[in-house]
Amino acid sequence: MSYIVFNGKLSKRETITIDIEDRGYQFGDGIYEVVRVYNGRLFTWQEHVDRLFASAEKIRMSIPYTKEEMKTIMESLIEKNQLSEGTIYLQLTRGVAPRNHAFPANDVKAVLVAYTRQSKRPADLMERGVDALVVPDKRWLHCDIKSLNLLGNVLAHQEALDAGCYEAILHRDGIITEGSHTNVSIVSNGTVYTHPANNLILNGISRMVMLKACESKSIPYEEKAFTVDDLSHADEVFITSTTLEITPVRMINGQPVGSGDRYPIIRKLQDAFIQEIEAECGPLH
Ligand code: DCS
Repeated sequence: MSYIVFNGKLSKRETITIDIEDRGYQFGDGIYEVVRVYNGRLFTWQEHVDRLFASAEKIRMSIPYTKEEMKTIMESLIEKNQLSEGTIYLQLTRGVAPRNHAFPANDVKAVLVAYTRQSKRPADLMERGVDALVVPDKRWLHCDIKSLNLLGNVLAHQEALDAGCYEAILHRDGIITEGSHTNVSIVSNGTVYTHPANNLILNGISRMVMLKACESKSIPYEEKAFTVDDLSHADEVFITSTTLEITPVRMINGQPVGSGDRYPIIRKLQDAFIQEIEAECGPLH
């Protein structure tokens, strides 16, 4: 795992230095993606790169690579590090320039960094479920942008960890938005509900795969916001993300969810999720 991508080129990690006036470092002025790799192959790359370019457009940043070039770069990184199972983290910042809030001159190029991390699918968590704590969503109003600014997410997540939980579920005025680093859905009377993909949440790629799974398993779903009260009365609750796929939530604020550790709808969705992975990346072991 010793190679990283820096400015579009593969380099040994220890040979790279980051400029202290990189705008990502000073302002969090940049965007990122975390992409899952199974069997050495990128999963849902197209969706991730589309979201990356959409984020760039929303912050008026131009990406000095085409989507095809980005894919070639990421595939060469996987190959160089011989990554079979894990993730690629990639980020683009608005570049290096003397500190000033104003955008830098046009000749300042965005800085691309990417690296790999080996990791297995979290089988235990996906089987048993995780505990969550509901906390206020104090973030800005552009949560659809996958921005490097994650302070609101970091503080919420730490609050959950300090309470002995795995994830923070965020609410804005009593409406559940998403998790600190996941999307949140509930099952109520056989229907899956998840917050609509607007400016208040990140439109998770795993959320999209999950909605496709609802279709393939003929499970009704609605992209409709639900309340903290709905959450506490749900039959099943689950979170989705690139690393957690579909993971059940077992307890919320110390109270068990639904009727215990049976997750009938979640299990069907997990099966369909695996089918999606295998269709794109080959059989899982
Ligand atoms: N919501 C937030 C706030 C996230 O940070 C993430 C992913 C998601 C939802 C789920 O999106 P994906 O399904 O596209 O992963 N967070 C990434 C992260 O920062 N680490 O791993 C995943």
